[in-house]
Amino acid sequence: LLYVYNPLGENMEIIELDEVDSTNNYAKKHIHEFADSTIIIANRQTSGRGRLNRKWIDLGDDNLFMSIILKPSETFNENYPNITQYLCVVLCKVLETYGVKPEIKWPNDVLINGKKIAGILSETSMQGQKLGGIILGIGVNLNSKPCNLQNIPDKIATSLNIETGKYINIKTFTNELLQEFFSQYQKFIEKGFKLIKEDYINKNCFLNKNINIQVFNNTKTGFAKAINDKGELIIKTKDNKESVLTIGDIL
Ligand code: BT5
Repeated sequence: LLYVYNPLGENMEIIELDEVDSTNNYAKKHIHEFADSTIIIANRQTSGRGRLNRKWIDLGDDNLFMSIILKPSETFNENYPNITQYLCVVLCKVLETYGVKPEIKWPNDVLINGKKIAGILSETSMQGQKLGGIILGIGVNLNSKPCNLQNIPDKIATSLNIETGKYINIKTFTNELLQEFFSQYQKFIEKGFKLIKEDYINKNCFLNKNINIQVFNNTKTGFAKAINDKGELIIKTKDNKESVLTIGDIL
């Protein structure tokens, strides 16, 4: 443990670790000890996780690995799964202040110039029938050497310093991200995806295009027609049928 500080007032505690396997693992393990809005940040992450057992790769010094612990209620609410999309929109807003043009790839990838700059992983911790908490993990490539990007074998990635040509101060960026996140968080919990639908759609780079999308072991092909009020993707397949997708990876 490096230190704990409260940049946004007494309600929020930031726990900064030097090295951890995964900030999401750490948050999950200690979820009972942490209050709502506790933030876990690690300087190095040795086994970062993506969705479906995929890995999140540490690109070296001064990148962001963070988990936000949220305990909005004791029972599950239908708005909670959309929190990753909320964080996508928040992240785009902060990135825009750095002069870049981020785009969202449904459901929760953020890209700059078609290259992946961040990943979001939300997990829930149940305590019996009750919701123990939501662990909202985010990794953002802030400072990477161009050669380190080759450590990601299966995807074209980028980082904010490469896109802007400037070193990015991780503390400043993290505070901006958390401030933007908590500024609309309560409203989001009440209103859900509808609150961000317009922003989310405006930033989406795969709508109104023909796409291939992998859903578990199936690949579907279709026209990305719309995002509905629940944040789901509606595609129209060749036989003119509509499919509503809640998860998947646009290829
Ligand atoms: C994600 O999964 O993109 C979610 C990643 C969440 C990482 C954060 S870091 C803090 C917290 N603690 C954790 O352990 N995790 C969270 P997914 O959509 O499944 O994408 C994973 C894929 O992204 C990998 O298979 C690679 O292709 C690619 N990838 C891995 N590391 C990357 C990086 N640093 N930059 C860009 N792409 C990367």
